[in-house]
Amino acid sequence: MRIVVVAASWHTTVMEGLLGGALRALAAAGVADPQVVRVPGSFELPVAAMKAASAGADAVVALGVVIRGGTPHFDYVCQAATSGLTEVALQTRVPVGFGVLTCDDEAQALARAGLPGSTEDKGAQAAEAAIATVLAL
Ligand code: DLZ
Repeated sequence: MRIVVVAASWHTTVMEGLLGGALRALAAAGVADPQVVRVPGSFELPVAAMKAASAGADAVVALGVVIRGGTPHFDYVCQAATSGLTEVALQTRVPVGFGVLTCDDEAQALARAGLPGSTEDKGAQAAEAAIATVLAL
């Protein structure tokens, strides 16, 4: 299975957790050497996902962290990432695992990052969902 992980770069510690979780889940499923593409922010995830899906990936795993600030920017980045990734999956028919955290603060993000002390591992869940969807279709 050809899997491409597209990962934003904002919020370094949380992103390391998400990426680590996704890579662990892919390895556990037998995907030994997935391609990892880093982009600046979550806004850039859809174009990277589209490029990977159009180039023959069986699935894409999209990872990012958006944390609410004092301006409406949060809503625009979340909306762009969510609708853009949905459009990629529907237009290309390539499953996209959605591992973009949209959180009110860093504590919420860390709790979901798959790091020591986290209660959830959203990177692994996104990778598992992408693989399960490939197998289901
Ligand atoms: C500009 C911005 C802001 C304010 N916050 C985040 C964030 O919390 N998470 C994230 O992934 N990216 C953020 N960005 C960057 C945008 O996604 C994008 O990279 C820039 O607007 C440049 O296109």
